[in-house]
Amino acid sequence: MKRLLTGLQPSGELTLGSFIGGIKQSVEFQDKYDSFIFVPDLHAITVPQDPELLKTRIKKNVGLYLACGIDPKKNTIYLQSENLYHTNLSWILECHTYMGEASRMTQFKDKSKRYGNVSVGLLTYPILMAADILLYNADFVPTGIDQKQHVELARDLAERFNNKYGETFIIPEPLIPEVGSKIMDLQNPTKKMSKSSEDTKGLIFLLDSEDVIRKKIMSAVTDSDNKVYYDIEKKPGISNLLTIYSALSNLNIKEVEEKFKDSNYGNLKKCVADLVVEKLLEIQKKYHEYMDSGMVDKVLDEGLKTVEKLAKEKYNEVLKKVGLGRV
Ligand code: LTN
Repeated sequence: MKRLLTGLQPSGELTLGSFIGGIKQSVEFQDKYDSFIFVPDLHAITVPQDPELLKTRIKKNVGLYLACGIDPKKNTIYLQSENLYHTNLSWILECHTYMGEASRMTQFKDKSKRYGNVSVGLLTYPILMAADILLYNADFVPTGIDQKQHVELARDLAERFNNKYGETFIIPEPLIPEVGSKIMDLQNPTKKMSKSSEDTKGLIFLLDSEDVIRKKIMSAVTDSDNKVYYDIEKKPGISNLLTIYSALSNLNIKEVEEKFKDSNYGNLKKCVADLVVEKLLEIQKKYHEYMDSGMVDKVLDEGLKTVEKLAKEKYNEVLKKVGLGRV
């Protein structure tokens, strides 16, 4: 079985967009791949974080992943900061990365503009990400399009290392999801529903109450044409509601269009809200069970045991090849 590895930044509360656009796909992948899912918490502190918030969010997010159907029997689930080999390998890779290569990364350039006086960690972030991937011989790395350049750096570093020291790392391939599963902000339907948006009126969080979910969907921005059909360009708001319904009902867009073709917008919104509430209450019930039973800690302990063993082997191989230590 090919190995798949993905990291889920604990940078914000998970939304309906995270579920439909990412987690749902990981649930499908878990039967096809040997799946490694981890929380890159070390990556989160490349920009300022509140320690208390960060800490609660890490466990909360793992609880939500489990509640959304990520099965701990089929996935290896762990925290990056608990396995020290990630940062150790990252250092060695840093010493094989050129300044020009690191400073050319688009995300670094964007974020350094946004945050001003940035940390060195923000510059070396993609190298730590390469270590996350290469440490476990991952074949595939599912990520958003914004991370493609980082996976390409991981490939370059792996090739460079292999050429210099002999076959050591698998060259990973990015897996970019289809656009169809992208959920937009309900207030601003040409913009992605992003967990790090400042304004939360257009976001549905997985832990929102029924009332809040209904209110947010009923006040979603639409258009004045009053006909329900799918057209991303002309009707981004309505198309987004149809996409949400399609993703949660497993009907395709054509079938959803057909179902609502004689509906007014109010009725469409109510049906979308009913379905979202049904799904999210189900997820929330499981979430509370996992959190209250200590399951999250148990899963993370087991994951750590598995990955430490694998990482140690790979890291020792690297040390030896580079000429470090006594091995
Ligand atoms: N940078 C990624 C998170 C991330 C990751 C990884 C993803 C860190 N390490 C390794 C895949 C593989 C992000 O911000 N989404």
